[in-house]
Amino acid sequence: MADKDNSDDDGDVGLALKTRPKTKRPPLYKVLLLNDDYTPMEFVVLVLERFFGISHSHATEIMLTVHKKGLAVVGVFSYEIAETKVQQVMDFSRRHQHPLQCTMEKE
Ligand code: TYC
Repeated sequence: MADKDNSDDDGDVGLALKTRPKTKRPPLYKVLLLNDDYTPMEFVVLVLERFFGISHSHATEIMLTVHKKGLAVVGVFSYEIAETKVQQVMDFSRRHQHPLQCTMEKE
């Protein structure tokens, strides 16, 4: 007679277990670096190391991809983190008077 009232011990009722909980993951955003003709290559590598925690050799590869292809994704983040990275790169570049552009785009 442990189950005579058609309930178990998990604190909810049978019907609720049959509906899938709606746990939509938050959208992710790609952070993109754009090529230009003026920003020094070493500065772009420094940006990738400093703000994205990327190693010197990988940063050099990404920088060269941007240089050749025009742009590259440097990381994928939640909205707030992506927004912060873009701001940090833009602020740092402006302070050093480089025209480097960094943007974000929903994945
Ligand atoms: N094209 C730049 C140069 O030749 C280098 C560069 C690479 C600039 C990547 C921006 O996102 C960039 N000095």
